[in-house]
Amino acid sequence: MFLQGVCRYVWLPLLLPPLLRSEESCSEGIRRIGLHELTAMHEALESEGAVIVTGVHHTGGTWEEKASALPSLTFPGRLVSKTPKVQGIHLEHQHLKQNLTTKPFELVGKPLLPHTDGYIYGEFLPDYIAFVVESQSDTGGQNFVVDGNKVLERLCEKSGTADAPSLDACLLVRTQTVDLTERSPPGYVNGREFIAPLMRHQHQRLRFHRQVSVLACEDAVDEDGGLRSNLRPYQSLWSAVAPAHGGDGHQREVTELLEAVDAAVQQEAAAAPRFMLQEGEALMIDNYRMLHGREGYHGTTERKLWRVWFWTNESSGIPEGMPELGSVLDAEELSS
Ligand SMILES: O=C(O)CCC(=O)C(=O)O
Ligand SMILES: [Fe+2]
Repeated sequence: MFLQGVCRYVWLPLLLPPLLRSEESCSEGIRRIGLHELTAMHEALESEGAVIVTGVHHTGGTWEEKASALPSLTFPGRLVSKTPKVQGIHLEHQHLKQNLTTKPFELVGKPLLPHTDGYIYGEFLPDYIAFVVESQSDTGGQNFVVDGNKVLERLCEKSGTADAPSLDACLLVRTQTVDLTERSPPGYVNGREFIAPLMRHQHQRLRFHRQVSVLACEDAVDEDGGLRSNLRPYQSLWSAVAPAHGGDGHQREVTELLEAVDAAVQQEAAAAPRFMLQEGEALMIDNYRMLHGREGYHGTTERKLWRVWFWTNESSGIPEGMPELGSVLDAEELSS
């Protein structure tokens, strides 16, 4: 989708150490489970919010077909999306390189801040997503996930302690509505309006969404492609809803809340184990509860990943007009 295409290639400011952990320690947390071990796979998804599915390369057809088959193989009888939304991320990059020369698109391979996918759909974003690996780059490209439950725990631990901010972020994060809409630059399709608390429970599953501001790209990288040292600490798209009543005091409180949650996300992102996906594996993620991010990568081997979005019977449902929306390519077609 458009803003993910534009804007994920930025550094997590300050808190994310560029030094990576070794792959051994990285596999802690996210389990590797075979494609046909459905019970174990769903247990892992429920407990950790993400799982690495192995053996995807053994399914038939092209890589795109393998990626398309993954949802029905892993969520039999539970899908509400007839066909998953499958995009070759590398194909999106090729398309953008050929068609656009503006700066954000030169950022392919830069680290990717933790985010949620499918924001263009607003409330109706896919509840599960997967990344199928056709090939990895020569260096880098480790993935990580950030658990919304841990972010919430972090916010609640702080509440009531001496160094706690004056506001009760633990409560407000679940009650204060904020503007979660992905607004695109002029000429591109905006995300659907999405106003909700940052966190809430749906079917006993935490919903927690975060997208990265397009301004973060401009802020993060200087004219020569280097990283700026004075990154803004707060790069999410979240913003306060203009209050009908309440005035400045209310705005300040909401801003403080957004900053507290953002800081907790960054701390969790810095602490999250990194892991390397291998060819033929898929990273499957609960896109309601978890954020996902990725370290930078480079080398001459093209990194080929297929992004799969799908909707289960525990989601808010399929977005209206889904075939028309949702990818960089679709967004561009729609705006032409
Ligand atoms: O490159 C990756 O590993 C993840 C990419 C991603 O998050 C996306 O395209 O939505
Ligand atoms: Fe993503």
